[in-house]
Amino acid sequence: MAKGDPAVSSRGRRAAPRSRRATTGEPELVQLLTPAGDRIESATGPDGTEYRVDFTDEEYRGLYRDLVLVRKLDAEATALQRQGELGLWASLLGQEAAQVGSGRALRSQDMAFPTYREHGVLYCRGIDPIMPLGLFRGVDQGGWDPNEFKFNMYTIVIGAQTLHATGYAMGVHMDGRTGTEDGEAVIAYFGDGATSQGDVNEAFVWASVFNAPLVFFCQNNQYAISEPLERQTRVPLYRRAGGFGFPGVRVDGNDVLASYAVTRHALDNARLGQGPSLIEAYTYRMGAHTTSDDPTRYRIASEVEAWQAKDPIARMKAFLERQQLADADFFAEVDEQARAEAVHLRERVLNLPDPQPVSMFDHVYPHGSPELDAQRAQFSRYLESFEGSAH
Ligand SMILES: Cc1ncc(C[n+]2csc(CCOP(=O)(O)OP(=O)(O)O)c2C)c(N)n1
Ligand SMILES: [Mg+2]
Repeated sequence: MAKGDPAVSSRGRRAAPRSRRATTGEPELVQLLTPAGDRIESATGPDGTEYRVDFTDEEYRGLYRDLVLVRKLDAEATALQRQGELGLWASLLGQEAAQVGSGRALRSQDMAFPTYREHGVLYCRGIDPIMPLGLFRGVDQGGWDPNEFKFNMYTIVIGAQTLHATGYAMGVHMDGRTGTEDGEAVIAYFGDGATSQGDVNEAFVWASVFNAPLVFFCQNNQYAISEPLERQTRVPLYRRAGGFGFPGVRVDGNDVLASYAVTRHALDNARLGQGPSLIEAYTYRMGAHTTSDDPTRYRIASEVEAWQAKDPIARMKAFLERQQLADADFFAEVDEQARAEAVHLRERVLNLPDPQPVSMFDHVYPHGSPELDAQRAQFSRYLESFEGSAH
């Protein structure tokens, strides 16, 4: 974290001794689009890699559309929770660029392992955005097919999915599905707080020594619930990769172009058989940790305002306007599409059927088991014992 960064200096906690401060100097960000919306032609990573993107006008507009849609659907989910229609929601507000940039960098054959906040990546994988809402409404288990969409189930156990991803990626490598330009790569999403978990560090070791085709994508949104980054690390997170023997890079996670560029590069290296790497997407969680959290208890308004000035959508809009790649009609049309999709999502959520109690036995094993069948029968008899039972 940068010296003088409001995320460090404005917090009321006792500061660590200066000589042991986590990070000094400016954050070493790969950036291709400034907060003001100015394009940077190319940016050099810590290992000398030069990052650039070459999108068509249509593709630039497409990225903007993704960002707006993802934010709107997320806001609708937060509203649904507030109205009692969902049990919980973990908003991605502020992290749209990191997710859309990395999500669009995935090729169709690549496999992704998300946390519980990757609604933007889920959207980029072509999964119906109602899927996680069923999970958080408590009416299903979030039932998309990971194999069909190459997007694993949401994982709430912090860091666990990095081990699942490592095992999966080792399998990809052992099956010989790496080493060519159309090889398969794997990406594991996790947060800054997860880097303190044993699971994540074990995943780093195994991925490294087995040369797994895996991109560790850490969204550093500055907090693990109420715990700020300085409680997780004394060095910038991306530099930890060096100790495990693979490259690390820090990207401006509020810059969709740079997030795309570094992820595409890391995935391509992985698919070619060059092993894992770590991307630290430096971003900010603009909202609460989840709808159960009140961030005003542990961070101050000026910090949030400082990050609002780095908003991922505003800078993309400024860029499109300045380059005359989009006009007022385009922006109005995107807003209208987002509004309509949010309304459609809401209607469908409200109409999700409640599950039958016995359905909890359905997906335990692919082909059932005698013991489970007995339990199901016993539970059915129990339900039927109630007067007027429909079961
Ligand atoms: C193993 C485990 N420990 C604790 C928790 C409780 N918990 C839920 S979210 C969270 C913080 C995670 O922070 P971070 O990794 O930065 O991800 P973010 O929520 O900021 O995206 C914690 C500690 C958990 N879900 N799993
Ligand atoms: Mg975090």
